[in-house]
Amino acid sequence: MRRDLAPVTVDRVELVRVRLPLVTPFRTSFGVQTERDALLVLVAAADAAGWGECVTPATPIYTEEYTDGAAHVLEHVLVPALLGPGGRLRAEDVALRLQGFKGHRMAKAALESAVLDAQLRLAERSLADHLEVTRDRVPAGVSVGIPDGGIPHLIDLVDGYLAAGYVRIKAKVARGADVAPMQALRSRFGAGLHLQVDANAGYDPDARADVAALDALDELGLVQIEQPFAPDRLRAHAEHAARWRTPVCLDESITDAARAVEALAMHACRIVNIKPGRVGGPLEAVRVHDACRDRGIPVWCGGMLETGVGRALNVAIAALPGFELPGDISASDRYFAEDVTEPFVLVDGHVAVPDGPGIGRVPRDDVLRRADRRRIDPR
Ligand code: OSB
Ligand code: MG
Repeated sequence: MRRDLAPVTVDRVELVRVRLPLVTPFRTSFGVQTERDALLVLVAAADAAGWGECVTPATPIYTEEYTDGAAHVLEHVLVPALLGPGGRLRAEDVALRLQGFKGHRMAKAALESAVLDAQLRLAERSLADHLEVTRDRVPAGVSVGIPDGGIPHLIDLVDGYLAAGYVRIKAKVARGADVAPMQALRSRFGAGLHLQVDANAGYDPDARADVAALDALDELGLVQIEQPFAPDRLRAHAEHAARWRTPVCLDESITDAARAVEALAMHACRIVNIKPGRVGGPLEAVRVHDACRDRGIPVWCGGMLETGVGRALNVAIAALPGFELPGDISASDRYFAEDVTEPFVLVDGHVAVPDGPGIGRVPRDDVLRRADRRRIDPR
């Protein structure tokens, strides 16, 4: 990244759990979610403190990671390994020191984000400045779950989001809830609606009915179809992508910059969804961005129903120049009645990039008072 930052001297790490009800239940091909059990990481240094969010869902539905598992590996493996050698830490050291431990990218990402935030606060520099972003606001898209009330409910939801100013609609699709609802959105809102779908790996490339549904979606002028097949089926994505007009975007498949380069070389996708948590941290997220930009591939920033802590990181990253498409970056009130930080708000279809030190947001004191906090000291 762009300019060197001084390391911080980390004394302890705290895991902070807060439960937030979602304003709208979020149904995807893997089930319904009604609250977010957020796991925040506080890195307390002698000279500064920093926050990160572990974006794991409560159960291993999206990838193998889940919140209780992440909290466990953080407390018993990752944080002790990070605090063990003592001394001063930079964000770059986190992945290096933890590279012997496989996977757990979202847990590692939370730690790396928190260390980076602490370093930036010490330097009194914003993440946006540090990344040398090219925008002070990012266009806001919205990810719409599969509504319980069927097509009429979906139309109402989309109508509301468009009225609020969202510039792009991403609809979750699943077997049996795909072609008809998307046709209904097209007939209600017209060909001008920026509409894309996310299948969350719910389709089987070898099943005829699944491929027929995806082929029918391909007729609807969608901006992209996200992750139709399982994460490891890069070849299957490439084969079907070659037949479809609609660009394929990969989310779950892209676990780091090297995988992104492989997927692009195979023509498995034409668009990449970047989530700092999924790729192991903000530093790798920037490397995925840079690799895609070098190859002329547009990227956008995905979301994991983050609180304001994770959202602050996403918004800054999404202000990098390769983020040419609106992401799943919505205002706080699309998710929660009350966010854990000062809320992100929608202004003219955009969310402002924080310009305060670090990620530019911290959890509010009243939230911290009611949170479940677990302190991990160096051994
Ligand atoms: O696939 O993008 C996804 C939420 C949880 C897990 C996976 C995904 C999502 C979303 C949410 O689509 C998008 C958002 O945070 O607004
Ligand atoms: Mg997705």
